[in-house]
Amino acid sequence: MNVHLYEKLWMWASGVIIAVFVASILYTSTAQSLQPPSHVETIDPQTVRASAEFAQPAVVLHADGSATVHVLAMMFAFLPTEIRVPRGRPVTFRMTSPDVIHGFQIVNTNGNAMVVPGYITQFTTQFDTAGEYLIVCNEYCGLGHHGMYASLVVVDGLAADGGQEVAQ
Ligand SMILES: [Cu+2]
Repeated sequence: MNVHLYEKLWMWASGVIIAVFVASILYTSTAQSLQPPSHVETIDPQTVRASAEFAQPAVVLHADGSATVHVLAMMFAFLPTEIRVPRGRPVTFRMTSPDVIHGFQIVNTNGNAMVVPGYITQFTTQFDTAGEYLIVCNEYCGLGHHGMYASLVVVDGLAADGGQEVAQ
């Protein structure tokens, strides 16, 4: 069978692109620990604003030094708008949306998840470098999408006896 030279080149190019895609999935899932969440928990989006967990979303510090961050992602803001967490300790994010799908990306970290109405998105990570990180919505959610951001402040020595954070 005679295959034209350009056709061969494009076949090889397609093969190389697929190989690059598969390799990048393997690399990010193993070397960078970027994995889809395995946690499935539902919540009624109609009553999220009145729920015990998300009516006043805030950071809760635990006695062992870890923290749980409750976040409400909505058009067009994150609550709380400033999230303060301890450095070098496990931080669990629990998030939901009362309206549409949003993204929750902590820039320059591996914290990145989709926030879907009807579900609680949860992931646990740790921040080893103190400082301020930008949180952005990376799922287009409407006309105010570009203004949907918050900040994460990673600090040393944040302990449970320092008091709980309150929602902004
Ligand atoms: Cu959004």
